[in-house]
Amino acid sequence: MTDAAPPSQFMKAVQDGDVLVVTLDRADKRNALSAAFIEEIVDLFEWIRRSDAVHAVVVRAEGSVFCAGLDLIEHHLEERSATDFMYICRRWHAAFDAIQHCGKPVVGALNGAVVGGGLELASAFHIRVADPTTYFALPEGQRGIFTGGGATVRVARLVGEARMIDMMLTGRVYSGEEAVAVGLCQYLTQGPSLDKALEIARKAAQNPPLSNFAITSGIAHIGNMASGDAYYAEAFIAGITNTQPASKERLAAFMNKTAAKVLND
Ligand code: 1HE
Repeated sequence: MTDAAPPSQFMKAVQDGDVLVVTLDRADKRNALSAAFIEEIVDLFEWIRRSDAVHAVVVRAEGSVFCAGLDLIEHHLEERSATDFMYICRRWHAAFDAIQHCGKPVVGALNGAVVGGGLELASAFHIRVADPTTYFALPEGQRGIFTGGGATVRVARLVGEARMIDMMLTGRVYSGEEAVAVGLCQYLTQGPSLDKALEIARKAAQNPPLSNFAITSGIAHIGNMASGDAYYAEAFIAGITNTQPASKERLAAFMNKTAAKVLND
């Protein structure tokens, strides 16, 4: 499918070779996620899933803050009922599932605050790259609210339950090497995170699409299974992925000594 990305008020999407660079574009509100913004994420990542041109995605943000989370002012003014907000949360789940399971590697080029729902968004990416300004927090406790965009699953998996509870109860902020050490991000750059994120995305884009689909979706699904089912699912995915034509070509190249070796250089 080669049609254009869906129109968006809150994001820009620009193709750069195999990589689609998505920019969160609501800097005046620190990229806070309104209900309409969330719907645009669903639409864009459903499109990315179907696009033949997009082999990897980088998500970056306009302005000094990657994402300030839930649009607190919209939430306050809407005076939502519990049922209304449950529905909002289900749309957040749909949006971040659409990211995680779009089948293409999604790399976050982070900067500034990645907080609350902003961290829920970032935790749906497959790889997170932080710069020296980046910091992570879950201020929900201080705001008198609770996570609703998948953090109880994704952030807890990244950092562990005890650390997440501490972040939510105390508002603890992580940045720099400590954020890498606890698993909130995998890379920390000296300069802009975008350069590193692009380098990673371009590299991942060279893998066969089926391998990238299996890696970005399979591991998370398998993590939800009992071990017997997990081994079965792993074998099933490997059965399909490891016998695809693209893997045969790459294995033949290895046998013919034309493929790159795995070296520590
Ligand atoms: C917002 C939001 C927002 C900024 N909703 N409008 N998230 C939070 O608790 C984080 C709330 N935000 C902040 O703590 C700060 O704004 C920041 C540290 C992120 C950035 O500070 P700063 O000094 O750069 O910006 P600012 O002056 O605070 O805000 C600039 C504008 O963005 C201002 O609007 P303006 O019209 O007065 O100019 C702010 O109101 C607006 N803004 N953040 C709405 N979050 C599914 S459940 C998820 C639960 C959560 O996400 S809880 C965490 C919520």
